[in-house]
Parts: sequence; structure tokens; C-alpha cells
Amino acid sequence: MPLTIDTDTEWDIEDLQYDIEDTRETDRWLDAPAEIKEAFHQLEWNIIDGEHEDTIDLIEPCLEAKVTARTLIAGPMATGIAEVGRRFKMDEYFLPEVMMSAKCMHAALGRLKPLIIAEKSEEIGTVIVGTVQGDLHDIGKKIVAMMLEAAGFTVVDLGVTVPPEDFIDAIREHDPDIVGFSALLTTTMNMQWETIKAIKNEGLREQVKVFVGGAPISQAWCDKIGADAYAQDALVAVDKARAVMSTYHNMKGGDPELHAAMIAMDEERERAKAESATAG
Ligand code: B1M
Repeated sequence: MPLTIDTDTEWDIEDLQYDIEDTRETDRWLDAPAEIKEAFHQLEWNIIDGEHEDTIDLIEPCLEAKVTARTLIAGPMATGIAEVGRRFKMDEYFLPEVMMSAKCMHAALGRLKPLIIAEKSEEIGTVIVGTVQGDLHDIGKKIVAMMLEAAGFTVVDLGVTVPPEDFIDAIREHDPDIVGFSALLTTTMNMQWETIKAIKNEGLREQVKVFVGGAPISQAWCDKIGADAYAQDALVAVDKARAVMSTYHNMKGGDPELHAAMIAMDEERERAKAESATAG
């Protein structure tokens, strides 16, 4: 039986900072057994400190204790890299530190990927993902790709700094149901728009549903550039991709009704969350 640990509780990045820095302990994962909580805490610090040679050694005992790959990704890996981002923003960290932390994330994802992919039991569609031109960030995109694959999609990952013409070639070659653009920089988010325009110009827009994601991306941006769905994280990406295949498959890419249906899914999730918070 996998060990269930709550990683859904939202944390505030400022609170997280004080939680991590003041105590070098953590107020998170209160439902985890003490030794797992300590292991999560060490993994979080491993990512913050960028000690990538040791990352796998910290993951193995968690896996042996039946912690799932998803819990590790949504738990200590997410909080560790978030704190790295905060330090970078505040000029407490510079590029070399961030690169070392990214190496930890890549080492961890390399170990966890086969475990996530092994969950795949059906084949439900094809998704092309890529980080848009000019942008080298790929950790989040890799997580999204892994989760989609586990959910039953064939995922074609075009990598990073993907020019619009490569997305177009890939759409022609693979005939995907969905194409997902990742962008982590305010300076590259516009390439999501340019890529949609290029897809339209090639007459391919109606045959694919376009998903957008990445830290600076929002529903408002998705609306503005005429993408079909915004996914704030990998779980939302999977939910919406599944819905596209099961409920909205007959709608064309760019259909305003599809766009509205994707927004309604977010509203429904928020409503359910609020209800369960009130009930709890
Ligand atoms: Co960069 N970086 N970085 N960086 N980096 C950010 C993005 C930044 C916010 C840091 C900061 O200032 N706090 C900042 C951007 C500021 C801005 O644009 N306003 C920044 C900057 C400035 C830069 C450089 C310009 C720095 C420089 O050179 N001076 C440079 C740019 C290089 C380039 O791309 N041309 C740069 C470089 C780097 C590294 C190479 C060192 C490294 C990337 C390594 C790699 O990815 N291979 C790096 C990192 C690691 C970060 C931070 C710290 C972490 C990003 C990350 O992996 N997050 C980041 C800080 C931050 O984001 N707060 C930062 C974890 C990941 C799980 O989350 O990617 O958001 P995320 O993915 C989520 C969702 O967004 C969503 O699902 C994912 C999983 O839940 N999602 C999708 C993402 N893509 C999706 C696609 C979909 C659906 C959902 O389609 C289906």
C-alpha cells in the first residue's frame, strides 16, 4: 500500500521561507511518519543546497517506505525549488546556485520517471509538449509530460527553446490531440502567442487543442492569446487533457465553448476545494 501524505495544502512562499529558514525544520506534511517528515526535510534542503550527488540517496529510503513518486514531486521537491526561486528573485542566489538546484531536480525526476510512467495502463491520445523559443526552463514541462504519459497519453516532448516551425512540423508528423506550450519567462511568454499565430497561419489551429502553462502564465493570458486551456500545474493539465479526450473530443481547437468548458473545470475545482475547507 502506498503511504498517503497530504501535499495538497497550499503554502505561501513567504511563510515557507520562514518555516524553512527559522527552524530548518518544517510545518508541512504533519500527517507523515516522523522519519518520512525528516527525509522530506532533507530532500528539500538537498535541492536548496544544490547537492545533486546525494539527491538519489535521499529518495531511495522514501521509495522503500512506500512514499509515491507523485508525493515526492508535489511535496519536498516542489517546496525546495520554490524556495530556490524566491532566493534567486531576492538576489540571495545567483545562476550557479540555481543551476545546481536544477541538477538535483533533474536527478530526482530521472529516478522517478519510470515509476510514474509504469502507471500507464491505457492509450487515450497524443500530446506534443515543448518549451517555447528562447526559454531553457524544462523542469515543470518534464513533470507535466510524465503525468500525461502516466494518464495514458503518448507524449512527444520537443525539448526547450522550440521555434514555432518545429511545433508545426511536429503537428504534421504526429497528428496530436493537444499541443502544450511551456514558458517560464515574461520575455518568452509572447512566443506562446507567436506559436499559436503560426499554427493558425498554417491552417492547423482547428485540429489541435492548445494548452499553455508556466509560472508567468495565467487564465487571462490564455484568454488573450486564444489558447484553449490554461494549466496551473501538472494535475490540472492531466484533468483538462482527459476531459478533452472524453467529453470535448468533437470540438475543434479554438472553439469558444471548449475554452469556456476548461474555465468551468477550474471554477468547479475551486468550489469543491472551498466546500471541503468549510466542511473540514
Ligand atoms: Co530561471 N527564472 N532563469 N532558471 N528559474 C525563473 C523562471 C524566475 C521566475 C526566477 C526568479 O526571478 N524568481 C526568473 C523569471 C523572471 C521573469 O521572467 N519575470 C528566471 C530568470 C530571470 C532566468 C534567467 C533569465 C536568469 C539569467 O540568465 N539572468 C535565465 C533564463 C535562461 C533562458 O531560459 N533563456 C534562467 C535560467 C535558469 C536555469 C537554467 C538556471 C534554471 C532552469 C533549469 C531547467 O529548467 N533545466 C532556472 C530555474 C530552475 C528557475 C526557477 C528557480 C525554478 C523553475 C522551476 O523549475 N520550477 C524559477 C523560479 C520560479 O519559477 N519561481 C526561475 C519548478 C516547476 C515544477 O514549476 O516550471 O512553474 P513550473 O511548472 C509547473 C507549472 O507552471 C505547470 O506545471 C508545472 C508542474 O506543476 N506548467 C505547465 C509548466 N509548463 C507547463 C506546460 C503545460 C501545462 C502546465 O502545457 C501542457
